[in-house]
Amino acid sequence: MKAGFVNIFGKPNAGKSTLLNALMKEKLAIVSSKVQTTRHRIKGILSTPQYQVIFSDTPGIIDPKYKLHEKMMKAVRSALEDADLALLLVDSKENWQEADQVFSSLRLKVPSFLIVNKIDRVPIEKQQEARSFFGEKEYAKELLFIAAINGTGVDELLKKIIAFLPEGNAFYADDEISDLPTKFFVAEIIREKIFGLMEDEIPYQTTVLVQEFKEKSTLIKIRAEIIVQRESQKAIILGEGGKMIKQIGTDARKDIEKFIEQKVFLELFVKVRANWRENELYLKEYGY
Ligand SMILES: Nc1nc2c(ncn2[C@@H]2O[C@H](COP(=O)(O)OP(=O)(O)OP(=O)(O)O)[C@@H](O)[C@H]2O)c(=O)[nH]1
Ligand SMILES: [Mg+2]
Repeated sequence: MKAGFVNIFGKPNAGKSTLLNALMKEKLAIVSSKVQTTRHRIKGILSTPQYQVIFSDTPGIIDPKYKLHEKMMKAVRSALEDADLALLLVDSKENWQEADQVFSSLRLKVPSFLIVNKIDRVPIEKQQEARSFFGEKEYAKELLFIAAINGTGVDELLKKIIAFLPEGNAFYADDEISDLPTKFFVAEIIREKIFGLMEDEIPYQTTVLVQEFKEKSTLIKIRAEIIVQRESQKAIILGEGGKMIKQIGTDARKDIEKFIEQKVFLELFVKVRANWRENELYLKEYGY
């Protein structure tokens, strides 16, 4: 049997979470068109009788501007420590020089595959350009081209990953798909809807905490708090006559029901916690 840790790194918006989901063939990590969507290290465990791969999605690599960012980069660093293989993901349209600097700054001690994502968005010639640019980089053992959004190249990538992994026993039971609790994924789904529905800074000023998760006879009752930094943001999340929070709730409930395969009653509240992103106690309480 083969088993090991395969951790995904890259700049914000490269498609890391989309790739994790494509490899797992299951939606574990939330995705949005905005940068800095992922804030935690999210493990996805893929088990068969022949292999177990523990993938980790990580936050996009940035220069921290406040304490929440520092926590996010800590999650990235923790994934550097146990990787057997690093997947370095770049967007086919991003600035590759910058990505190269970021990857060099990681000072990886493990081998890595350089993966160019979103090839559906560029002409085929771009692949030759990527070969010339990344082909000579020391850290890239393989150079692969994928479109995580539609699965192009993902099976081939998985084959290469498994071929590369060391022999060993499974680290997790074969029915576990993540090391994180259901509550975490519920909060993430709500956060995804906020990222999708709200403009500008609001998603970045917001976090979600699940306060109650109770199994009733016919459904699961969930009570969650949307935490914002200021009163004015609370008004925006609520929307006119409560329209916005209702939309967030409806969209989130549908996805939560799909994820836990049960009927859900979801109650959302908005709370103001001044400057929570800079406050150690709040950050801890909210799981960062
Ligand atoms: N066209 C296209 N879009 C993609 C592809 N993969 C991901 N995307 C889109 O790129 C955006 C960012 O995807 P994410 O998976 O959230 O990116 P990420 O690297 O996890 O971003 P952070 O968590 O913010 O670091 C989303 O709008 C995705 O739908 C792809 O192969 N092709
Ligand atoms: Mg992500």
